[in-house]
Amino acid sequence: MSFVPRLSSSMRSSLPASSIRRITSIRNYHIYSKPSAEKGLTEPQYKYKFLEGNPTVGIVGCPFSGGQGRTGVDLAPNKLISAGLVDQLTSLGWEVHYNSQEQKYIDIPFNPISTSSSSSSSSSSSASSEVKIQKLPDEDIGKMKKPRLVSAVNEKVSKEVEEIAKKGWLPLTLGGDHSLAMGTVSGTKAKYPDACLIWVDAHADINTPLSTDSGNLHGCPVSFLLGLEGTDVAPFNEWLKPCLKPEEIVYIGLRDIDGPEKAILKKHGIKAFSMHHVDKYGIGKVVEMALDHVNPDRSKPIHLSYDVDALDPIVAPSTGTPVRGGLSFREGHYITEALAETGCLVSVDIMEVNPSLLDPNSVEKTVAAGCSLARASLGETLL
Ligand SMILES: [Mn+2]
Repeated sequence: MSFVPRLSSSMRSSLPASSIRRITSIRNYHIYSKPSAEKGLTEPQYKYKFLEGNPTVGIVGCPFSGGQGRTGVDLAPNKLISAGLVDQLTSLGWEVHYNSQEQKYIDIPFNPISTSSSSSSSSSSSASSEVKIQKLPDEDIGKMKKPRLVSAVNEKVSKEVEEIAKKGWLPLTLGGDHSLAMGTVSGTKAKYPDACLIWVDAHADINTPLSTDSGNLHGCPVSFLLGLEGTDVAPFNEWLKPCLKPEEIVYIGLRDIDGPEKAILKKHGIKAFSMHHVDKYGIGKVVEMALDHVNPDRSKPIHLSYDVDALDPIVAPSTGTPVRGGLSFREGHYITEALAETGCLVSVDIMEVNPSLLDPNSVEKTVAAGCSLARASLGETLL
């Protein structure tokens, strides 16, 4: 996969700092890969019952770090693709499409003015047209940091995920930080209004713009999806409507919850299985109980949003907010295997891999874990 272009940090830092600049070519490429007997399986192990046509994955790469303070998490999609993810999924029997339009996530044009003759042309398929970009300031709104950027990127992600889901394909979103789940879950819900959400994470990410301490929006996506107090705020409310009910989400792996988040979880009766429950019942029972809560008949579509920091830092060290005492390698993969087995998965997020943190060995481990979680979600089995 060495042909995959990669925006190096030197290229990025060479971008002009002026408030108005011109982008003459938008980095854009398309990968399409079809299963065959030579490549591996010709169809996935399990029937994904809500998908249509040949089982197909649409990878949404989101090189985005604006929902938190550290850079580097934006490098993850290309790292995961470069590690061979497209071929790996193809060998599991999936058709794979990957459309890279990195530019729109790296530095979102808040106010794009197309200079080409057709004013309707958007960022896609306009590789040759010239786009004048006015970068607007993005001051805090209340405590929220980079609110316009996070909102604009998520609106795009939401549309892209919705578009892929509506083709009958499975969107696999590669983050990027977990604020992106505002876009992925709302996009999935547009196609599957009754979808439930399984959130695997060390953190609940359910702070509101009022309760957040840091102002980092990667700690808030769930509150926006639920429409909790304080989330009906511009610019988010211009496109993001509450689309999730408290009984439609279940957490697995929690172990680092802020005080106000604990209160929110209690107040809304949101089901959560912390590491305490994993220790007490074992991961098999926990996944079964989680499914019984949000999907008792296994008849509803499932969106899986997986933050790699749910895994223990020994397993996935290169992530922005590691917390000790996490899921083992097998526990983490068991969750994805068990969900694949239900045939109900319709959308998967792999979030918060940060290839710029720690040593090369840690990065390799974490990227490999991201790829293997994606594969297990798409039907890879041990036998
Ligand atoms: Mn998270």
